[in-house]
Amino acid sequence: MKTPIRVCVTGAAGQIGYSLLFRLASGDCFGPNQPIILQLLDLPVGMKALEGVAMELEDCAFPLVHGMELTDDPFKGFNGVDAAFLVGARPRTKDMNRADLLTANGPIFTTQGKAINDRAASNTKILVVGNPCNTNAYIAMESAPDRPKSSFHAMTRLDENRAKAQLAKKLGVNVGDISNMSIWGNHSDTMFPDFFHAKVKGNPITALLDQEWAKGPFLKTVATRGKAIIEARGLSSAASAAGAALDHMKDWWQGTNGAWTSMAIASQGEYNIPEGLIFSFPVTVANGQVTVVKGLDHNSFAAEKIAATTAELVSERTTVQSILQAAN
Ligand code: NAX
Repeated sequence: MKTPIRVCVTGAAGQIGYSLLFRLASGDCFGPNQPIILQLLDLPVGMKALEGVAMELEDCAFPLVHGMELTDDPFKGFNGVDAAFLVGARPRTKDMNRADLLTANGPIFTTQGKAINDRAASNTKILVVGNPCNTNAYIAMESAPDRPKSSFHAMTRLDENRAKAQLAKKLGVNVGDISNMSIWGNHSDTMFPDFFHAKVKGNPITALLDQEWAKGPFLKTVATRGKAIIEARGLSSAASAAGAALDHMKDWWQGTNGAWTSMAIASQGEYNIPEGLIFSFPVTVANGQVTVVKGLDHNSFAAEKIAATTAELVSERTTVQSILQAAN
């Protein structure tokens, strides 16, 4: 058995937390030989529910769980953490637009960024799931100046998984037959699921795919899948979101063996995306090192989509500048 690692989950009393924690504890993310100490963070109002979740985790008798700490203090929650899932965020209410949501989430992610800066382990991996996740990750990253920007990611894996599932269904193949399906940009309606570079059983998908369907209904279904689930279930995606968070962190931790996946990471200027934006690219991962897939050509349709999602992220970054200046 290896030395236990410390893993923080914020919003641990929420519905994504309830799906995520049990799979984390069973070894689905860090592997069957990697013990973990769970550091569960929620708001004071969530602590009682969190105690119930912790009781259930105990009752599962997971051999890999070598400890559990419950807290409402980010400086305790992020203490020594090797990996963290930042799931807790201020939910959007009916009266809020996207800018209001960004502003409401600012203080959460400046505080958590500072706590990560001061307390996390040196090589920590931070995955932001709470929305608007790209810009929340940007805020946390900017609030942690002693940490490399590469420590902060945001999650677009659920969008990738949704896209793969729709393509597989359309072509009558298994979802595992679809590869190189990547998401570009923001986790929002402007994201671009790049089907042009996707493959089916290792061959280019474009030869088999009805392009009009792909440009229209396919993109719309992926972009609005979250809303469709809320309409059907009365609640937002939880198990699929948790599954995607585990997929993302597992790939970051264990590598992708040359396969592509989508991760929203700090741009270093690849594909002319402004430096520092937390932007989703197709990437490969080896030894914890994330590398953007290079040399992809974009036709005018794709270039327009990528420009639109870039513009949205630039505008979100502008919206949160005053929050960052006030906090740091
Ligand atoms: P819930 O409302 O069920 O749970 C959120 C939990 O976070 C609550 O227990 C709450 O007390 C806690 N919380 C709020 N502020 C906190 C803070 N400052 N520190 C610690 N805990 C805090 O929401 P849930 O369905 O679990 O969704 C969580 C977040 O994931 C939302 O922001 C949601 O929009 C986002 N999602 C992101 C997805 C993605 O693909 N990136 C997809 C799924 C999901 O919509």
